[in-house]
Amino acid sequence: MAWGKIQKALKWVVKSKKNPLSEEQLRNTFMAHDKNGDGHLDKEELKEAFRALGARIPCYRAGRAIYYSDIDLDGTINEDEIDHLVSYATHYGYSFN
Ligand SMILES: [Ca+2]
Ligand SMILES: [Ca+2]
Repeated sequence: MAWGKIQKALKWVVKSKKNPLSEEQLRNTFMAHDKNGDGHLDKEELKEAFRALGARIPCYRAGRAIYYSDIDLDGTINEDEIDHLVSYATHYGYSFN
């Protein structure tokens, strides 16, 4: 097993111990903010999602989240990219404890 994979696995164990349901809930929360139902989260939709999660500056947080998660650089977060978005949000302490 590659070291990177082991690190990833360990990270997951630590995270899941701390908060087993939160990643799934975060994902659901983000997807629930896809208001126009196109399967992508644009900046406005993300802003609302972060507002719902209690971000103090949702606009800033949404911008940073897109910068971090938007792998194909189309300016929105699709279903593949939402994993990155969830890990970003988890990293910054957005969770359902
Ligand atoms: Ca959308
Ligand atoms: Ca994208």
